[in-house]
Amino acid sequence: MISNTMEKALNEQINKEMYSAYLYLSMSAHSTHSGLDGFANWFMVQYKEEMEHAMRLYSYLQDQGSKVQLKKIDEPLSTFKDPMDMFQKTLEHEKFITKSINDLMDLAIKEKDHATQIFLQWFVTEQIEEEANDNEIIGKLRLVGDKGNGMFMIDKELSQRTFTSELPSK
Ligand code: OFO
Repeated sequence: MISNTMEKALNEQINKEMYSAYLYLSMSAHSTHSGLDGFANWFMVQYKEEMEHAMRLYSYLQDQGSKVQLKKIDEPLSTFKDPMDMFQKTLEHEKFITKSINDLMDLAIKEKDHATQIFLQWFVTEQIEEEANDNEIIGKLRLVGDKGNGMFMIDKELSQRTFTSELPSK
């Protein structure tokens, strides 16, 4: 049993995760269109991960006997200057999500909602990894600048990323 305030806040987070998925799917499409198949793969994996983040929240609300309320998903950006632009926007977005998760945690602490605090712990840890991944790729992109060869190498590296479901099995 969670509070109505918490139910509303977790439903809003589902929408943010769905928007994240939509944004990264858009970046994947843009990458494919630009001939950067490795980047397209990386963002497609990211899209799938974000869908799972949304589904974690979805299942948690249902496990708590709360109502899942899906809202309209905003249109994501669809044009980007270059890979650096995409990753800077990704990092910026992930910082926004980190703040949102921290706000949820603050609410759970304020409400002495222990179950939600434990549930949110996974997201707190995940956000550290998400920001670190983005910073690492931004660092590599900065190193290669606009050298085609370096970009080719990064594209090749990003093509190796694979999706593994992390959803807890029931
Ligand atoms: Fe990118 O971690 Fe969810 O949104």
